[in-house]
Amino acid sequence: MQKQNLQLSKKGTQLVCKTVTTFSIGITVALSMLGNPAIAGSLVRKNVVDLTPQEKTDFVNAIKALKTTIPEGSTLSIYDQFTATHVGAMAMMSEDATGPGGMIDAAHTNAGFLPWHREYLDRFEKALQSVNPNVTIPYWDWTDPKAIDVIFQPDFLGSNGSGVVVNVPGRGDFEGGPVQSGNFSEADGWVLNPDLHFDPTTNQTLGTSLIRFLQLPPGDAYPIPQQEIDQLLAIDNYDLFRPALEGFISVGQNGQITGGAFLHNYIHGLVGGVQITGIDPVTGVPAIQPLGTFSSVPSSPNDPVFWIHHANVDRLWAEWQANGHAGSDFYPSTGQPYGHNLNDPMWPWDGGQSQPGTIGPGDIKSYLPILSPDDIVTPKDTLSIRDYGYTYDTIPEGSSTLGLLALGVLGGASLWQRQQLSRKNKALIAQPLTATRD
Ligand SMILES: [Cu+2]
Repeated sequence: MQKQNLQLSKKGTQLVCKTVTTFSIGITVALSMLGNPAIAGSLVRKNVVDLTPQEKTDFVNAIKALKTTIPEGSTLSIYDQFTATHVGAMAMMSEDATGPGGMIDAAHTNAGFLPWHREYLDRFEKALQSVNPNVTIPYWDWTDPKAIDVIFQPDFLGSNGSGVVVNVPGRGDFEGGPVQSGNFSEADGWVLNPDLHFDPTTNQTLGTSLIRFLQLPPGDAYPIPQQEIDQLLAIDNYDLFRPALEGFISVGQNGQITGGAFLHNYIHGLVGGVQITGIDPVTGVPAIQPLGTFSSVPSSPNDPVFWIHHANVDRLWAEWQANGHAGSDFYPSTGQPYGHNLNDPMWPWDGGQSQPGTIGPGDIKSYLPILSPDDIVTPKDTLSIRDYGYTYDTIPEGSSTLGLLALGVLGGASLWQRQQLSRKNKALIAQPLTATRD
C-alpha cells in the first residue's frame, strides 16, 4: 500500500462519483439497504447499531490494516500518520508555529472545525476503502441508548479500560485504565506511539496502551437527550451552530446561551474520562484534567471511536445543511482566524504555507506525512457531502419524490417529525439568534 492512498485527490473522486450518481441515484437507497455501500452512487455511512457482524469485522480489520501498513520512506503506519496530522493541527496553536496559520488551532474552536474534520474523515475513509472498498465509517448517534453498548464490545471497538480506580467525591469508586484485552488492546497489537499519545495539560506521554475511563462521573450522562439535538438543529446561523455542535455552548429553546461541555466535547470526556481538579475562584470555571486517550484531544484519534464519533458530528452538520443551511451562505467568508474563513487553505492542506510548532513529548514535525504542494483544501471545498460522494442513512437523496419515498422506507418518519419539531423551535428562537449573523 502506498502513501498516495491517504492523499487521494478529491477532484478525481468527485469526477467518478458524479458520473455514477447520474444513472444510479434511483437505486442508491435500495442498494444501500442490501448492505453494500460501495455499489451505490453515494457511499452510505450507517448508524453503528445497524451494522451487521460482517460490517463490524470489516471496519475493525480495515483499521488494523492501516495500523500495520508502513508506507515506504516513513517510520509511521498510515493510521499513525492520521493521528500525527490531528496532533499537528493542534500544534499550530503553539507559540513556535510559523506562517499565517501560526498560533491558531487549525482544526478546533473556530469555524473550520466542521470543514477540517469532514476532509480528514473523508481521507481516512478512502484509506479504509483502499483496504476494503465495502467499508464506510459508521456514525454514533449519541441519543441512542443502545449505541454505547454496541460500540464498546469485544467484537467491535473493545471494552472499557481497567486496573485504575478513581474515587469521585460523592459518587464512589470507578474503574478505568488501559484497555487490557480484545480488539485495540496492546496484547492484540494496538500499540500507540508514545510521542503521539500524551496529556495536553502536561505534554507527558500517556504510554503505549489505549486508555479509557468510560462514563466516569461527572462525564457519565448517556444518552444525550434528543431535545439537545433538536435545539442544535434549530439554530439558524453557523456562528452559533458550530460552537454548539463542537460543544462549547448550549443554545436553549429561547435562545439563551450557556457555556460548558456539550455534545462533541462531552462525548470526548465520556469515553476518555475527565476529573475536576478544582474550581477557579475568580471565574468559577472548573479546571479539568483529562485521564484517558479520547479526552486528551490532540491524541484522540488513537482511539478508533474517534471516527464514528466524528461521523456523527459530520452527519449533524450535513443534516443542518440539508435542512435549509446549504452552501457558502451558511459559512463565514471573513472575520475568522486564518485557515478558518471560507477561502483560506486549511493546514495541512495549505501548500506548506504554515508549519506547526512544538507539542507533546516528541518532535511532531518528524511524524507528519509529506503532502503534495498542490493538495489545497479550503472550507468552501468541504461544504457538500454530495461532492465528496457519500451520504448518511438519515439524509434523503435530494428532494425528489423518490428520495422522500426512500426516506420513508428507511424508517425516516421520526426524522421528519424531528425536522418539523426543529422548524417549530426555529420559529421560536430564530429572532434572538439571527442578530449575530454577519
Ligand atoms: Cu479533532
